This record gives sequence, structure tokens and C-alpha cells, in this order.
Amino acid sequence: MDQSLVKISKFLSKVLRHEPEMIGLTLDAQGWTDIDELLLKAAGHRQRISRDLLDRIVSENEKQRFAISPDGLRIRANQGHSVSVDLALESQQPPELLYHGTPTPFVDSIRKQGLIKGKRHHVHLSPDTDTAKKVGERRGKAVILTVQANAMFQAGFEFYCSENGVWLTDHVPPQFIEFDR
Ligand code: HQG
Repeated sequence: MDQSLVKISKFLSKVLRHEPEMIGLTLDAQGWTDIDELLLKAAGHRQRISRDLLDRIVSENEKQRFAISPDGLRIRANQGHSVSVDLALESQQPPELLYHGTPTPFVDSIRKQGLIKGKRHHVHLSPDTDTAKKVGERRGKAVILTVQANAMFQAGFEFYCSENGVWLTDHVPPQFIEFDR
């Protein structure tokens, strides 16, 4: 995606995941908002986005961060929210293993506490090591942790898979994490 589209995508992530009030927008309980209203309010905040451009950003986004409703009227972020939304995802059985890339300095704390969700709604887990590596390296040198997802599921932990393939869970206790990849 070219840089001007990346900039708009970041603006949309901020508004649809974290700060809708920044442009006077509200999200419904499942995180959806009206597209016409979004574009109008964005334009009022020096972000002119045409409907065609918005459709391009949604379809070309490399992580499929956003979804447009089947009737074409509403948009939401697929995951990553800090505002309170219920994405109404169904709990499902995860694959045997999932992965989590994290900056090296966090590892000691993760050994003690496991993976915690912090400001986000869930801990985010990747289906493959390449994705985990990219997530971890956003902030420098990274370590890839292996999560015994199916063992957690058998022990009663719930897992969800977002529309763009990110696995979500509440907390990964340290005993389900392999640190030695
Ligand atoms: C770390 C991006 C210390 C955790 C990505 C992570 C992802 C701990 C950081 C999505 C810890 C939180 C989410 C503990 C976890 N002690 N550090 N006990 N437990 N951490 O950004 O998973 O581009 O909230 O390892 O691609 O890095 O936004 O989570 O490093 O899918 O679409 O605390 O964000 O997607 O950082 O990334 P984040 P994340 P988008």
C-alpha cells in the first residue's frame, strides 16, 4: 500500500479502535459505525477520504484490519480495540500451537506473568511464526514464543479467531509458553 494510504489506514485504526470521540464519532456495541458519517466527520478533521478510496484501503489492507458490512453502509475494525466493543466472536478450538512475537526485553516479565492483554481486549496470537516475527519486530529485536493453544483449550481457556485470522484469548499463563525457539 502506498504511503498516503498507510497514513489514512492509521487514522482509521485510531478512530475505529481507540478514539472515535476524537472526531465526534460513536461506535455501536459491536464496533460498527456509519460510513457516510465517518467520512463526513473525518473531512471535518482534515482527513478527506472518498468512498472509493475507503473501499480500496479496506480491500488492499495487508492485514485486513477493517470490514464493511454486507449492505455496504457500515465499517468496523476487525480487532485491536481498546474501546469497549463486543465483536460477538464465537469461541472456537484453536490449532495445536499458536505463536507470539515479543520484543526481547519483555521476555523476563512474560516468564513470570505469562502473556497479558494490557490495554487491548485480548492477548493477540499469530497462526504462524512469520507473522509472529513481524508483530514482535515492530519494536526492535524480537523473540517468538510458542503457545500450547490446544492444551490451554483442553484446560478450559476460550479462544476466538478474528475475521482477519488473529487468534485472541484472555491470558496465557507461563506454563503454556515455550520460550526456547
Ligand atoms: C507484551 C498489531 C511484559 C506483548 C499486531 C506485546 C498485532 C508483555 C506488548 C496486534 C506481557 C503489547 C497486537 C507481560 C504481553 N510482560 N510484556 N506479562 N504480556 N506483553 O501492541 O501482541 O498493526 O498491545 O508481547 O500485528 O504486540 O495494530 O500487542 O509486545 O496483531 O493491526 O506487551 O497489533 O496489529 O503490545 O500486537 P500490543 P501485540 P495492528
